[in-house]
Formats: sequence, C-alpha cells, structure tokens
Amino acid sequence: MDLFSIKDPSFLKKLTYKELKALAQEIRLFLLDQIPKTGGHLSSNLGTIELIIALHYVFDSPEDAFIFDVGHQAYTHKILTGRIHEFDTLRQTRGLSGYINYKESIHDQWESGHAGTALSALTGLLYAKKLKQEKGDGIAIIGDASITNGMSFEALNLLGSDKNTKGIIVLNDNEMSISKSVGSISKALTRFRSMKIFIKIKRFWQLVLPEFILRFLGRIQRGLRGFLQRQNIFEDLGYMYVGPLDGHDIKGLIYNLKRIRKVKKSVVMHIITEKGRGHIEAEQDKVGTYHGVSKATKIQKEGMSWSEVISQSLDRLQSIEKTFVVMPAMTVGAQFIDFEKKYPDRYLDVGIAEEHAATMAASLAHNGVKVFLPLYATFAQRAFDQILNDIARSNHHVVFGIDRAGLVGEDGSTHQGLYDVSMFYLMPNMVITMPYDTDEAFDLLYYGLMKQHNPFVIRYPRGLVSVKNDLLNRDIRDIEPTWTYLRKSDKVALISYGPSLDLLLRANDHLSLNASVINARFIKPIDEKMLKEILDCHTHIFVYEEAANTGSLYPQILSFMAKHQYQNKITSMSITNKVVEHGHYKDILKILEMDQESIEKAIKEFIHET
Ligand SMILES: Cc1ncc(C[n+]2csc(CCOP(=O)(O)OP(=O)(O)O)c2C)c(N)n1
Repeated sequence: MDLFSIKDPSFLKKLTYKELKALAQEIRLFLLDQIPKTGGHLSSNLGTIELIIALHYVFDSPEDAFIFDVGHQAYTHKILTGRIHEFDTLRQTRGLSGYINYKESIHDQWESGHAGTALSALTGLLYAKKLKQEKGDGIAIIGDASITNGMSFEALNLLGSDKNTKGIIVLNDNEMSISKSVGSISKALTRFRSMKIFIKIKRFWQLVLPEFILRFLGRIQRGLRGFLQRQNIFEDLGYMYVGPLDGHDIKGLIYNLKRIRKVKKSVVMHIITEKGRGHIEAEQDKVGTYHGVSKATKIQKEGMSWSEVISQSLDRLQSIEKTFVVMPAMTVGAQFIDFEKKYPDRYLDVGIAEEHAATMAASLAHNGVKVFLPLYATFAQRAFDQILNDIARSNHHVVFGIDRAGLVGEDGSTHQGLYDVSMFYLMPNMVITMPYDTDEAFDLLYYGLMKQHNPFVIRYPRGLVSVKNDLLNRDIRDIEPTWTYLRKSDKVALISYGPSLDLLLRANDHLSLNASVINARFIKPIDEKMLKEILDCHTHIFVYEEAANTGSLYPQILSFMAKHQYQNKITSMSITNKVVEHGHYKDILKILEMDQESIEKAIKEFIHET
C-alpha cells in the first residue's frame, strides 16, 4: 500500500490480517530507511509497529485516547495519523517533533518526553471523561522500564483500587530501558516472560493446526499459565492481567484487545516485543547504542562529548578519591559505559528513578561516601524536592553532573536544560559551576569532589568540545572559587559561563570592542570581590546566559548592584518565559535571537544607545 496516501487510521479497519502484516513490514522498511536520515529513536519505534497498528485497528482514535509514555515510540502512530509526509523534517527545526505533540494532531493526546507520566495521565483522562460524560477508552502504552518509575506506581496504586474506573495499560516489555532494564520489578516481569515458551509454541502450531483446535489448546494453555503464575503483581494490585502476548503478532494482539475492550475493570496487557526488530544490530544491542541514533552524516565530527569529558575526568580522579556513581538510567547518554566496566563496585544504574537517586545519594553522602550523581538537566527537575530537602537543606556533599545543560536541540521542549540554574540557585548551600573548556571541567570536578563540603553542581552542555589536554593523565591543579578574566580591559564587560563565552569572545573581536570578557564559572555563589572590581572599572555590563532568566546569574548581579548602589548600565540576554521547541542548536539560537549576530547587534545598540 502507498503509505503516503494515509490520512487517518480509519482505513485500517477494512484490511485483512495479511494486509495488516504487510503494512507493518512497509512501515518497518520506511522507518529503517528514514530514521538514520534525520536521527531519532530507532529501536523503540521498530519494536512498536505491530502494537500501534493493532491499537488503531481495534480502537477509534481520537474518541479512544492513546497515551504514550515518554512519547518516543510513537512514529507508527504519526504515520497512521497522516504525518508521513513530514518525516523528512523529523526533529529538524520547525519540523515534525520526535515526540507526541498537541500541535501536530488531534490524535496526540498526551505530551510528555519524561518517563513515567502515562499512568497518571491515563487516570486524569478517565476521570475527565467520566465527569464530562464522554465516551471512549483510555489506553496507556508504557515500557517495562518506565513502569518501574515512582510516578507509575503512584498511579497504579490509585487506578487499581478504583473499581468504577476502567483504564487499559499496555505494558510494552522488551527487557530494555535505554540499556538493560534493572531492578526487582524487571526480575518479576522476567518470571512472566519465561512464559515466552507459550508464545513460541503458539507461533508454530498456528501454522499447522485448524482454528478450533487452536482455541481449545489456548484454553489449556491459559489454565496452565494461570497455575504457573499464581502470583501476579498486577492482579494483586487490582488489575486484570492479560499476557504475556507476542507483541509482534498482530492477529493475537487484535484478538486480545477486542476482548479487553469489553472488560469492565482496568487491565494490564503485557506484551513482549523486540526492541529494534528488523535491524540486526539494534535487535542484538544490549547496551543501548541504537535506542536513539544521530543523523547519518559524512562529516567526521571532531572533539569529545562534554559527557565523556566528565566521565573521563572522574575516572582519572579515582586514583585520588574513590567515588560512587548513582546513575538514573542514562549510562549510554551520559557516557559512563567505560566507567561502569572499570569500577563495577562503585557504579549503580538505579533505573528511571531520579527522585530515588537523589535521596539515595544524600544518604550515601550522609554516611561518608563520596558520591557523584549525573542527571540530565531536564530530568533533575523530577527530583526537585529530594535535592532541596534531602541534599541542599541538610548540606550533604553530593556532586551533581548536570548534563545537557542549556539548549538540547532536536529533542525539543520537554528536554531543554534551561531551568537548572534557577532551580539550584534558590536552594541553600548549593554551589553551581560551569566550565568554559575541558581543563576547567577537570579542575572544577576535582575542586567539587575534594575541596567542597557543600552540594556541588557542575553543569555541562550537550555536544562536542575539543579536548585541550589528555584528561586521563591530567595533573591535579587547585583552583579558587573565583571568576576569571578571559580578556581584561575597561569600559565594557561581557559576562557569561560555559562554552557560551566563545560567542562573547567572537563578538568582542568582530566589533573591536576591547571589552573585558569574564568567565563566571562559579555561578553561585557569585565572586563578589571580582564583581565589585568589574562594576568599579566598567560602565557597561552585558550578561549572556543560555538559561531561563528568572533566578539565574543576571538577577543576582542586579541585586548585588542594588544592594551596593551601583548605577552601571547593565543588560542581559537569556531565555525569557518561553517554551523552546526542537531543531538544530544553531537555528534555535537564531530563533531566540541569541546567536552571534543577535549578540553583536544587541551589544552595539546597548553601548551606543546608553
Ligand atoms: C524522567 C526521565 N528520565 C529519563 C528519561 C530518558 N529515557 C527516555 S526513554 C528511556 C527508556 C525507556 O524505556 P522503556 O520505558 O522500557 O521504553 P522502551 O524505549 O524500551 O520502549 C529513558 C531512560 C526520560 N525520558 N525521562
């Protein structure tokens, strides 16, 4: 069939099983061809094709609402709801989002990007439907790793106890998070999965036996399975449990979904899928390399990722101070694969559990262990209370590696790392830093681990950086908690932190400004001594921050100025109360009017008009 003729999912209902299977194959080939062109979540999407076809076949979207947890596995849903024409623009500037997006389609009923929200969203949807007396089912699609999240269990706890509200939960079990799923819930699911033997036997007999004998054998099988699975966590929580089912068998999925549609109580339908199905390397990937792939490009990118700079620096520091790493599910993205292999006793993947990770880190620190907690800036938000109450309030020496700080590019609005500076700023005792280059990253990490007793944040962006000196053999260097001059002059002062400083250095050169360029590497506490010196020697102060402006560095400088009655001309450039969408990093900077050109224009106007 011509995938490009699909406008909405209604056509599916007229197709035979054979045609549905052929459709799945065509979608698989399309995704295999398309995803490497733009980059995107390869493995998760290859694993959910048959499921999403079956869901759209049985249910009537949008009256029946699909709620995808995270929303990274919904490419087939995008295709079946008429968006294939836009796949060339997937994750590109002003293009199709890589996640569920309200603006794109009426069939997109829950935006998230963060794991573990689907079951709460499902519960909210069901109550809203009931209150408004609207028809339609609510179906949450959640992975075996996301269901272990605390939020998921909070929702499971509620919905399972409510006998008058029916929700459908499809548990898409591929035994993988980004890397292997971890924890005892995953082990409990393995016990159900061991029933896979039934799936395989069924696949064989389906080919050779007539339908009525299959039905009879099915009854025996269900009885046997029930006997073997006397304990079932979902049944204990009040759900009807259906599974484990072969998540690639469209006919079986449709048969069971039709039954489930008629049931009156909440159901967990447990399906077994293969992450990366149809792509040999992705199918065999147990590390997570194919979870998300970057755009295939012939240009060899130079440099090292900031994540690796930090993991290598921490590796180097292990000869000085043994550190325990608590990692909430991001081993691959945060580049800790080698560290984990080298120091298995000091490394723990705790699953998608940022809140737990933060409190556990607090307790490790409280009990005298040096602890490093890497968190993507966006996911750190999940643990606001735990960081504030268990770490900052109690002044526990947890060292945070805040990864993907700043604009994240293609992942878009749900993943932007724009709020961490404000979030950490308001927390007592917290020290916040950002390195300008790789040497400074190493030095700050050493300082944070060895010279600090407070909770300490080192934040670093997504992307590559050229490595100044080999990190694994780097000499230890003591630094002071100060700001530094990258250029020292008078009259105009340009202040920033992190790699954004390069934009200011370039502006300084292009405009022949002869300005001071200041590296405010200690974002909190500010270097008051140096700030005073800057204010004394400069008439104009320009502050640039790739962060939300509320509660960031600029307001601290303003309040220092007010307190000490400084009257310097001052302005700033940062992100003001906006949702920032996906796209190429440079395009987004331009759209925000924070790129090189905009900086130079703003500085020129600032100096000449004031
Ligand atoms: C709160 C939060 N932490 C981390 C992530 C990063 N993340 C995105 S997908 C994913 C794995 C999800 O695994 P699973 O739920 O099993 O779905 P699958 O991709 O295997 O289908 C993780 C850890 C996230 N999106 N949200």
